[in-house]
Amino acid sequence: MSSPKLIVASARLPVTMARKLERWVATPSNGGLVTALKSVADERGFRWLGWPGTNVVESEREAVTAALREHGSEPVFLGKAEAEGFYEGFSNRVLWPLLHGMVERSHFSPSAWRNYCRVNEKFADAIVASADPGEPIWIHDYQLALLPEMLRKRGVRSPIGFFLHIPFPSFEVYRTLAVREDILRGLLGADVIGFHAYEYVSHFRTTCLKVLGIESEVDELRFGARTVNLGVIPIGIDPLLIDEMKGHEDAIAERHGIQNANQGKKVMLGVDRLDYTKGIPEKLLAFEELLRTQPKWRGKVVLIQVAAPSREAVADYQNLKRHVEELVGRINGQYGSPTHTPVVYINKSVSRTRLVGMYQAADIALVTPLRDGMNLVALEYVAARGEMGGCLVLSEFAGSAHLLSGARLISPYNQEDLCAAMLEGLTSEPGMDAGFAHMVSFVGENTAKLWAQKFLSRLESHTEDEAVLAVPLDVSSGKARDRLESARQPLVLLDYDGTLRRYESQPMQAKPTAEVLRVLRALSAQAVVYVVSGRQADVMDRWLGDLPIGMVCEHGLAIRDRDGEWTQRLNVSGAGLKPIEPILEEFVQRTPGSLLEKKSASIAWHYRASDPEYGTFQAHQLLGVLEDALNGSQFNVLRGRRVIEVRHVNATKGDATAELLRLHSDADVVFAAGDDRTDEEMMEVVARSGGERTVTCWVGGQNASAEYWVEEPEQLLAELTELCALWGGRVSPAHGKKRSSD
Ligand code: ADQ
Repeated sequence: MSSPKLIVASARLPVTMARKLERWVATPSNGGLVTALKSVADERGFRWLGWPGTNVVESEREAVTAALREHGSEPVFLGKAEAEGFYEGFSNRVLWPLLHGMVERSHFSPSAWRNYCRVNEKFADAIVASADPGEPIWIHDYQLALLPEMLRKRGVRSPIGFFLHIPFPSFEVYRTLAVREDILRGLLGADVIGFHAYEYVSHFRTTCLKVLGIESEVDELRFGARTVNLGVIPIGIDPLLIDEMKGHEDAIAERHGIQNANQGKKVMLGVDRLDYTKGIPEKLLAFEELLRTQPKWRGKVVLIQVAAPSREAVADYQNLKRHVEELVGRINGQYGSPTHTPVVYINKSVSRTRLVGMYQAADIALVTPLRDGMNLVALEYVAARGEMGGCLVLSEFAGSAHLLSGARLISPYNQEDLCAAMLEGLTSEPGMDAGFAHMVSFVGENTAKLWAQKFLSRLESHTEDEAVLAVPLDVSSGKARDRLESARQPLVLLDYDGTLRRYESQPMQAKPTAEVLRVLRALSAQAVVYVVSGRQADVMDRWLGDLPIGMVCEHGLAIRDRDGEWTQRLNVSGAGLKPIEPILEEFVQRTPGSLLEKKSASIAWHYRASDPEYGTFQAHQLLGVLEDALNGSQFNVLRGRRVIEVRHVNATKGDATAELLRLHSDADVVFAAGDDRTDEEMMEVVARSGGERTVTCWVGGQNASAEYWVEEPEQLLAELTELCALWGGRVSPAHGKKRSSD
């Protein structure tokens, strides 16, 4: 079976547009991403959506669109100011430095942010207009971070993948972003988010926990209704293309040119975009130090630094250019001669074939970024040198440092170490060693093509899992309506915390809102309603006691009928909990913000108000301790949403629900809603009682135990209000009224 087509979106299209004699011509560029996707294109068709990179007036847009179509591209046209705010203003001045950990270079501007949002919306509209149903969508990089969520909001159900080509910083850095929640929520609209290194995934997970309160597994997290897969999928290059280019006349000329000009000398090479993340000044300063401290190498070594102009409109880049030029001038002034120039500085972009010739001529490659998502130059150098071997001095702050074990790793912040690595390179035996050979085979196997295949297969397998999950609740349509509207004697079972009422950091703050009371009262006129909670009876009486509803307290310890009469279901005392109280109290001491809730036959440790990461860590510790302490006792541990509870083994919502179903065996339809693990027991018993007459709803996302879901309590209240309208006047009045005889 052939794979479905694919839509690729990136800020810039991989083409250069030029006007030639009244015609627009698009010339494809051949960056790493294009190469990776070209191989995918051979197996399946794909279209590339993006900004053509230039301002195109309305009257010429049709012609540009036609020129791009020939290259499988579709334009998203942007106005001049809009593009400026989106691209330079927010993407390059705020996100780029911040995600590289350079807080002081990140300058937030509300108007640039508005443009960023608007442009992401434009991309979302363009994709919705272009995509076929089910067609996977693969979004690239930080410029389009809001796009996944925007597509979801437009009802797109296709698999959405996002790849971040640059690092994700630690929470301490990320938290300084003014729009930190928006960007995170935007990304979490994707099914799969790919990163170059686990380090970035780890930072991302901590950030989701601390900013949005979302706990995660190593490779996935739940966001609302969906599972978001987090992948470590490092990009590669196309080694065959590099092999091919080695034979190109430009590559050969470049290689011979450098070798002839530097006979008897060692050649060091740096190839970078002129960007402050790339560590170019640090490299030059270390080279200067090498010449200062190692006089015998003066005149014997040359550093060729190619620095392709980049983002020239941004002030930080202009300053960097000046600084680099000053350093080059200073070194050449000090250590140069009429016959020798220590630093050959090339401030322009060089063709890929010439670059391959340069790599081949370089005894040592210096890749010294202060921070870099991956850094393809390191991989390209290894592939270009191949069997010749070589020496790669590589910053540990580049993603590629996690992959290239044969490189000499350095910190660009440690000048002495960088100097020492240069010297080692200069004095080592030329040729192939085991470390370099390993890198050559690694780069040869882990290609760009494999990277794209891995990402896409992850994206597509993810969707298959999702297909079996629940659907959003809408009581006024579809199967849910069919089941509910026939009810004459409905029974409604509702959990309280997290279901009817949002969580608060202190449990006693979660009093019912006026809306909760209104909905429960209205519902109780149409149905038999129970609030099935883990709360203590006296709290429930205080909060909901005036309503004509039934209640279940402490997960099933006792049941209150609609007349307010409590019946103890289990004869359990809290005495058995005494031995574990000191353990829990110790955890309260150890974990600032956490607290104990002592109930009549259970005890709960709440850590909602604690530091999210530390609270989760302590919870894991506590679970281990409790497992030993409760071994063989009548109590077990329940892990809820930021709460750990110890309760009697027989006090379960499942058993209590079974009893309610017996008590109300005349009920013809059962509606149940919950949000926590204890509610799964309730859902299962309800579902087993006869699936065709039940509607089960999970609050906060999809859950295997419920057929339907809503995002949050407010949405459930709205659906319950609809339900009242649906049942209004149709259900048997006797059933809906307070019981006097049962
Ligand atoms: P970049 O920041 O652009 O990419 P990098 O990966 O080093 O960084 O380079 C991309 C390409 O540009 C390479 O193929 C290289 O040959 C070419 N290049 C660099 N300098 C050049 C020059 N002076 N002249 C001509 N060509 C030059 C972002 C992230 C990286 C990540 C890539 C891919 O910042 O960390 O590796 O995406 O995911």
